[in-house]
Amino acid sequence: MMKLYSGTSCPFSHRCRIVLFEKGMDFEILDVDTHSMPEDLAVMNPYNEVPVLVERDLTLYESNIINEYIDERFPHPQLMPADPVMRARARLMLFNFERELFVHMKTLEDGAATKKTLDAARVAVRDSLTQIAPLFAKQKFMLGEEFSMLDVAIAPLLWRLEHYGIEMTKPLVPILKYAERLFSRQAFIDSLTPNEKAMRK
Ligand SMILES: N[C@@H](CCC(=O)N[C@@H](CS)C(=O)NCC(=O)O)C(=O)O
Repeated sequence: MMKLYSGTSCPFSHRCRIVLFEKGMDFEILDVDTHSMPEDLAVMNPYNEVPVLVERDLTLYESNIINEYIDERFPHPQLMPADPVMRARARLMLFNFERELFVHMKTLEDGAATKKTLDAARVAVRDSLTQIAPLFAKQKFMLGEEFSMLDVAIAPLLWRLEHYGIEMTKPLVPILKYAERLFSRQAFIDSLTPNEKAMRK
């Protein structure tokens, strides 16, 4: 059975929990307190971070790598596009989002960041989301009408907007409606830890 070492408020671990629940197979989630990391975690992940996935002799880290593995191991419902060209485009989008948007989520999770750094990250997230917001006036999900890995990758950030102190401006309205679509999925509801439930009133 797959075992996921998961931070109870970690947005990257949250991504993997969403995929596990979307797939509906057997798995075990081991809650990790990121403020006192278990010693064996550094052995499993040289960067000493969660999430980490263990299945028999396979140990994986990095949320997107873990999620692609789960998607290939349990193909239903498929979260990466089946067509190689679309799949490559989805991977490129994940990479671009990682560099331009989720890098700021990492800053917002950093307890040691200064107010100036945090404020700059908040503005950068709001600006990136404002840029992609018009897409959701035309389509239900990031890649079109089907829920995919791109939606998984962004959902934990959208859940945390208020928690991170990101100002909700009017151009963000289509994103907020899209976010509600993601939050109403049963797998998303099941993926939430008590810490995450407490992030939104
Ligand atoms: N790029 C990694 C980021 C993982 C990450 O930043 N995890 C944080 C918790 S959210 C962590 O374990 N930090 C180590 C620490 O707090 O000591 C991924 O996508 O999995």
